[in-house]
Amino acid sequence: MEEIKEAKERVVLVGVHTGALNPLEDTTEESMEELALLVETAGGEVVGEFVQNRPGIDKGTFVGDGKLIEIRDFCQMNDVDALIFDDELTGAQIRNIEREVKIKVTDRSALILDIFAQRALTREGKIQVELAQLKYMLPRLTGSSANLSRLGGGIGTRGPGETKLESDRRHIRGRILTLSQRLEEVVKNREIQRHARKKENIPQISIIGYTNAGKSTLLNYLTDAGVLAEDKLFATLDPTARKLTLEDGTELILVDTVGFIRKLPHHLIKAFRSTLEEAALADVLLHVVDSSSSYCCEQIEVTKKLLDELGAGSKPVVTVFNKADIADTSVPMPPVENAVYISAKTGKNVDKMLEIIKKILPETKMNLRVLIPYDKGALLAPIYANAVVKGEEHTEDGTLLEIIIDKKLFSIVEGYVL
Ligand SMILES: Nc1nc2c(ncn2[C@@H]2O[C@H](COP(=O)(O)OP(=O)(O)OP(=O)(O)O)[C@@H](O)[C@H]2O)c(=O)[nH]1
Ligand SMILES: [Mg+2]
Repeated sequence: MEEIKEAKERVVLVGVHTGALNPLEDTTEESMEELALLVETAGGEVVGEFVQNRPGIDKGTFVGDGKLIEIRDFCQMNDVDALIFDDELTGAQIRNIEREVKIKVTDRSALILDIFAQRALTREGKIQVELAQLKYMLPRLTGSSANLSRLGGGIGTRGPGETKLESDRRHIRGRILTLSQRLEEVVKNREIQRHARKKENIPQISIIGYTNAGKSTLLNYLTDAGVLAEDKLFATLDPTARKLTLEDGTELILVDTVGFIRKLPHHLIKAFRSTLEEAALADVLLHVVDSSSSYCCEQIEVTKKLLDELGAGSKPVVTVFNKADIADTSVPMPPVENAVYISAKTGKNVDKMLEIIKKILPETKMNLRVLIPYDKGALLAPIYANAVVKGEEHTEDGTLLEIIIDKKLFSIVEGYVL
């Protein structure tokens, strides 16, 4: 059978501009542009956009009644398939709006979750996305289905009855539990790997930043990692770690991470915590900023806020203003420490960036030779568990070890150092 190419879903965007104190929590020209990019990434087509100015969102229908009628008429005339709101809707809002417009109603969170679902490749990523989706869904389950069944039947209006709804809910809760347990196992495994890496005395640099800033491109430039880098939001969901050896022999572990975005759904942050925390565990953060974006300052702010939330707000940071090949570099950089203009595409100034990283790498490890007398043999187990043992020799006076150990754990071998 010949494959029929599916027509793109025709989408209308809706937001309310409240003039909130924190513009990052408001609907602005920028957040609407970003929403359009998200729709594109998810495979839809934006055919219209409505932004209403009002002091707050309407509890019942998000926008005001008059605006909703205007939107409904536009949708009917333009053959629109779905409305997407710039903020998370409640179940009741979805129900009320759907009753008026009679097409699918969804929001920014659901859209981001949808993109994550398309992109997740690893077991961990898939579990995390499904978990976030189910948790988002659960309180909205009564929403459209119950309401639409009251609409009087027809395609797309048949909802499950209350019994079915209750069993659906029970099923989802069960699935959430199973997934949470699986995720815990996966995370534990990752911690073991991470611990092994830590012991090796190689500093970890996490590449973090707003989505589409060029993080994967930079990792690829440095290590030929072959990570998918493309002009789409959230190209990377799973952290990729690569070792990089500099000219002077310094070794670094570079970790590519999932990108940040404003209004990241709360459930997603929770489900992806283990992935996002990869950043928090680094020795140094490499913050990649798209300096060609007119919104780069806001993007820096969003990234910083999320880092704070993840407990990584006080890590040493090197900031790179990327895409210098297409940005206007005559504009002075925002005043941040340890910053440099680079291009991950052409490699411009990447050497300068590495110099800055080397300069601020904390010296946390010590290379030592220790002699453990045979009657203190019980000390060997904690040494092997916490240090990298590079050499072992049995001498007349005891076991002679060459080790690399974290400064914080020095007390384990204190008194036996040669
Ligand atoms: N002109 C130019 N384009 C770049 C540069 N670095 C990255 N890009 C482009 O920017 C787009 C996004 O790059 P990625 O490396 O996928 O960005 P990312 O930060 O990993 O994005 P996510 O994984 O989605 O968070 C791609 O089309 C890259 O080719 C650069 O220095 N100059
Ligand atoms: Mg990426």
